[in-house]
Amino acid sequence: MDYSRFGLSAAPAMQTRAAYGWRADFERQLSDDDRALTPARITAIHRSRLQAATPEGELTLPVQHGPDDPVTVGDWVLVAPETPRLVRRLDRLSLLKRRAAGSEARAQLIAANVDTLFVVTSCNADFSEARLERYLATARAGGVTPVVLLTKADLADPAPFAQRARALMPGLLAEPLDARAPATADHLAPWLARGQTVAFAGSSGVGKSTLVNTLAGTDLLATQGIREDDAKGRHTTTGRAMFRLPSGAWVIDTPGMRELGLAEAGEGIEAVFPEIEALARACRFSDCAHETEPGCAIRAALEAGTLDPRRLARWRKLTAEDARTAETAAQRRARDRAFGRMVREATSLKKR
Ligand SMILES: Nc1nc2c(ncn2[C@@H]2O[C@H](COP(=O)(O)OP(=O)(O)O)[C@@H](O)[C@H]2O)c(=O)[nH]1
Ligand SMILES: [Mg+2]
Ligand SMILES: [Zn+2]
Repeated sequence: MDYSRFGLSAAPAMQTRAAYGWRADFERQLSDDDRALTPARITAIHRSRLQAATPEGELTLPVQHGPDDPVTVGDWVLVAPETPRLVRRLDRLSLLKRRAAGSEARAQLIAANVDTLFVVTSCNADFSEARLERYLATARAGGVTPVVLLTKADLADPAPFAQRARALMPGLLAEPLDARAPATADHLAPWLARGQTVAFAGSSGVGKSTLVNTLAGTDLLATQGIREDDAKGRHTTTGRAMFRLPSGAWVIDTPGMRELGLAEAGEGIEAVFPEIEALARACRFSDCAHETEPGCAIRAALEAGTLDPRRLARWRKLTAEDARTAETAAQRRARDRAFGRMVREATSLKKR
C-alpha cells in the first residue's frame, strides 16, 4: 500500500502524537524506562511484517508477537527505534472482535482503539434489525460507540428506517444520508475530528466504500460501480489498513467488518437490550428460561404487550450464539491444559 498519498511519509515535525490517536491513557502506561522507546500505531498487518505510523514517519516491523497476544490494526506499540523492533503493546482503550470463520469458533481481533463504529445500512431491503443489533453488541462489547448511518436516503423516505434504528438501543443515533453527497462530510464532522479513529461495518453494497471516498474527497476505495480491472492497483479494499482523512480522523478498513459473528459479546448484548436484561433479573428464578416457569417477568411483559416478541427472539438468538462461542473458548482452554498435562507426563516418564 502506498502511504505517501495519506501524508504518512512526509509528516511535518509539528504533528504531534495526538493527531495519531494518542491519549493520556497511553501516556500513563509509560514507565521511565519506556521513554527511550518510540510509540507507534499499527496501520497494517502483512504476513511477515507490520506497518506502523509515528509523527516522525512510517516504520516496518517484523511480526514477532505470539498467537496468544496478537497485535491488530489500531494498536499502539512501543518500538526500539534502532532495530526497529516491537517491544510491547500498550493496553487498549477499545477492541473490536468477531468470531473467526470456520468450525473453531475462536475470537478474532478486528481493530483496536476505535472511537466510533459507523454501522452502515441502507434505506431499503438491506435494513435488518437483527443485523444492526449484532453490530451494536459487537461495538458495545468492545467499548466502541456505535452510530447508525442510513445510506441511500435519497432513494426512499428515511424517516421510518431512522425511527426503527433508534429503537434498537437507548441513546442510539441514526443519521440518514446520501453517501455520495459532499455535504455528508460536514454531517459526520462531529465524529471525524483530528486524532479520532472510526471504522465502518455493514453488508456489501450498502455504501461503505462510497462513504469513505466522499469523506476522503477522492476515490481511495473501489466501489461496486467500478469494474474490478479498472480498480486494480489503485484501490485498497483488500488487506488490513488504516489511513487518514483530510479532517485528521483515521479510518480503519479491514475485510473483517462485513460479517460479524459474535465473540465474547455478553456485555455488549446487555448494553443493547437493557430492558430485556432488566426483566430477566426480575424473574422469580435466577436461572429462568422464560418458558413455562412461574413468576417469569419476560412472559408477563409479553402478555402485557410491553415487550415485542420479535425483539425477544432476536435477543435469545444473539445470547445463544454468544454462549456457544464462550463455550468453545472454554473447551479450547481445557484442551490446551490437557495437552500441557500430557506433555509434562511424557517428559517425566522420559526422566525416569
Ligand atoms: N443513490 C445512492 N447510491 C449509493 C449510496 N451509497 C452507495 N450507493 C451506491 O451503492 C453501490 C454500492 O456502494 P459501495 O460503496 O460499493 O458499497 P460497499 O460494498 O458497502 O462498499 C454503489 O453503486 C454506490 O454508488 C447513496 O447514499 N445513494
Ligand atoms: Mg466496499
Ligand atoms: Zn423468565
